[in-house]
Amino acid sequence: MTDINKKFPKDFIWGAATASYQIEGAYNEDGRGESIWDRFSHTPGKTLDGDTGDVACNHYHLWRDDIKLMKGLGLQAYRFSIAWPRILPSGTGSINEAGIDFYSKLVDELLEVGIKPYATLYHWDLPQALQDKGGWPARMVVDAFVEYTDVITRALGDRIKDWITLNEPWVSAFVGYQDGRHAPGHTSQDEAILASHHLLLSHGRSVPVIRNNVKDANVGITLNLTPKVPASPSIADKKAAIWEDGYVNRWFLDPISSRGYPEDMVKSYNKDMSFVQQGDMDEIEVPIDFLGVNYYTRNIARSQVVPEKENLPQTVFREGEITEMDWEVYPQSLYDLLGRLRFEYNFPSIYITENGAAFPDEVNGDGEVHDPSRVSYIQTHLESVNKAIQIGVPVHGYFVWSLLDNFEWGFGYSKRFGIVHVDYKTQKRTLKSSAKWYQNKIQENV
Ligand code: IFM
Repeated sequence: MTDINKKFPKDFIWGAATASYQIEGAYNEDGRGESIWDRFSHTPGKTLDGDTGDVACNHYHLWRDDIKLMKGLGLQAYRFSIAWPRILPSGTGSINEAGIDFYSKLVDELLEVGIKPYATLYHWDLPQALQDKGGWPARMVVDAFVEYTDVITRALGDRIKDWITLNEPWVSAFVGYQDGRHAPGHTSQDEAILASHHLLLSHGRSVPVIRNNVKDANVGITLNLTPKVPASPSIADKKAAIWEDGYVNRWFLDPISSRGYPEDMVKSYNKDMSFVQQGDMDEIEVPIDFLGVNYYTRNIARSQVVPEKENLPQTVFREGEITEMDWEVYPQSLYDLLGRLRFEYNFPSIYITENGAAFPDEVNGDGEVHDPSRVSYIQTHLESVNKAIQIGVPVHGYFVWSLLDNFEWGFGYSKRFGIVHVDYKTQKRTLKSSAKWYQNKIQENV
């Protein structure tokens, strides 16, 4: 029997996560180059209300205060991403020392106050100069990524030991190049598939570079994983769930687990796969120290192939609370997913690198932000993690998404994921009830 009240292991890491473009602002300061998200968000009609990350949470200037906040919350770790265009404004070639300096100071201060830095190399802000050469669908990007990895891990690898190569490559490839909802806003499935391969190859090739530059490195990749559940017991719905699982989850899980691209998906896409060159798959399956899991919700899969009236009636419906993103709150699926990652894929170590929810938070008359739905979300998902650990899943840490309310990509500033509220006019930070709850939870467990 598992016990949701059992304390977490003593060495479990308690953290919070953010990403460069979503919080930093200072988009054109100190030599930072243009990223695809600058270009995209500055293009009329691409983001809600034309919001951009130009200022965001102004973390580039307020980082000292933000670290104080983290310290006050008792965080043991902070996951942030490095903006590639701050380091190499043109993607390759000349290095911007001011950019390195920003992260160097941030890391020094984190270590000074006892917070472990977990750095993500790529959280979607590709230098626009590389997009101009074809972006992720072009193979040249792999060498560029390796160059960037080499530069930044040489500079910070003496102090950052925990590195995540990519955040959610499915989103970069398919939302950016196929659905067009994210930068660079293209709508080509061919490009998306090429992009996914070059993202994975960039990951595979950069892992040895990190290990070479960082003594005692702990290296992983973060995937967004969404369990898919058939809407009815019909064969058609089961097939739909398997397809969607292949599209979002297995397309990335399988290649990094020495299984290659899933055959059913290769068949379904029916593309010329000659872009996969000899040796690529060996590089992609390089052993990693951990898998980063970003989990938010499950999806119910209904076949679009069989007309509704010929399918079995739907028997599985959303039953959890629905968040501002229109995502169902369903913590049981996190437990199931973690079991799958351990017992089907055998990952040696797992971190929950993102988990959280957007709700319409407001500062009340007393200057407080009560967010009971978020408290319940975090609590129930931590219970799933706890149960998973008890059945033998090696989950070693949890990073709530997000430390701060921030720029939620195409949704601009309309979705608040933070445990800390940000007033974007004044940049005032206010701890929400969830931040205080999390602070207590950490204290109880360390
Ligand atoms: O805000 C994003 C983050 O950048 C990547 N993972 C999902 C979050 C919520 O949508």
